[in-house]
Amino acid sequence: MDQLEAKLDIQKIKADFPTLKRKVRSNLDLIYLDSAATSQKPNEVLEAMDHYYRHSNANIHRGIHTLAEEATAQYEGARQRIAKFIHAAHSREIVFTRNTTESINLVANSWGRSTLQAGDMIVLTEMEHHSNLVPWQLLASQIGFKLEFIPVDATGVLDLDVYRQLLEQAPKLVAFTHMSNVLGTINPAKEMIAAAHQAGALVLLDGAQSVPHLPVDVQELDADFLAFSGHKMCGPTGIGVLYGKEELLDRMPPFLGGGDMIKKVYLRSFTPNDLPHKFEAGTPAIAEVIGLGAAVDYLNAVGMEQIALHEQEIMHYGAKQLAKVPGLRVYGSAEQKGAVFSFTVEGVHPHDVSQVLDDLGIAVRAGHHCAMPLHEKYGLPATTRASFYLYNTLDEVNKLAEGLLHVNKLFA
Ligand code: 7TS
Repeated sequence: MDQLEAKLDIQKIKADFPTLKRKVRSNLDLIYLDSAATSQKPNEVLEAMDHYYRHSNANIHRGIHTLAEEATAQYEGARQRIAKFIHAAHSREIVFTRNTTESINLVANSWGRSTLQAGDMIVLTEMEHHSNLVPWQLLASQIGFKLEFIPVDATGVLDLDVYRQLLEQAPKLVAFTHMSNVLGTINPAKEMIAAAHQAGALVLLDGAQSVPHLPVDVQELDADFLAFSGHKMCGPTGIGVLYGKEELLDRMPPFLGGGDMIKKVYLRSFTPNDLPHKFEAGTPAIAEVIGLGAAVDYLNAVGMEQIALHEQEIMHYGAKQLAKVPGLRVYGSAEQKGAVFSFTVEGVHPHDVSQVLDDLGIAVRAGHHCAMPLHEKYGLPATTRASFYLYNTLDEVNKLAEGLLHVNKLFA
């Protein structure tokens, strides 16, 4: 446990987040355990966005005036810092989207539509979020390629033997989540990507849950595409990122058409803009990009290694504390796992668990967490999920465990 001990001053971190100071219900301290859905935002992010609107508000890439130049510099500066954050080779490889979902839809509709043919096959997994299933289902129904799935076992781990067998069928793409939003499982991305490449497949990594919580290096992983969302990593909603290797993005056709993504437009044709602008049609979410830049600065200042270590400590402690609650079953016990606990309490509906916890000021999520096939596999209509982040404490784990004992008492 010693080497796991993180050096973060959590009370100091907590103080950076205005929402974490508020009271809920009858003057209870808020215990926010729903960061897998969306994280809270520190002052630095709120101030960066406020400053842009109060001081430099203008459209980017077009006006030759002071405010437009400031806005463009802030927007493009954020892109460079976000590129560095995931160790991209160049900021041209960072495309701004609305969220992970749109990033995956971009790959499906641009790369997928122009590459995949009837009879082709792509590999997904049984633990995917709907946003890494439905875009491929939509496209497959139009083109006629096949979808295959790496199974997940009872402990929440992917069956890599089946994966190797699927790779022998020469898939064109493997798309999988780096970290499961339900099970917490951190998949062996580097090994899985290397195997896919050996089989001639490209890889799209869903980093919605990994980029906020772990140091992620796209060059070390050798991911072809990486999708993630600003709102889960202390940034605002409405901004997401698609990382793509430059040579791939270069060859891909535009996804959305309009302003900014063109060099020249004629009545019947256009020439696309250079990367990354080719994929950023229309006025983008300028304030949100600036906010995400500030979020990345904030996470860097705390240290992604330290954040990951802190969450490992919470994960190990949480597993121990929850195991003491009678009738509670956690889904997902992979060795490599983030601080996410999806569970059921015997005899109590997951929504009731969530409701009782809310009465105690503890915010968790109940439902299928946009992973219906995974819940179906485990024969569950829903689970309750507690998900932790850099601002959560071990004491909040204790409060959750106490809350669950209270649930048991109420429904006994
Ligand atoms: N992929 C994973 C692994 C996710 O956890 C989520 C969001 C997404 C994709 C989609 O992200 P979005 O920003 O485009 O919506 N997951 C959750 C969740 O677990 N609870 O609410 C959203």
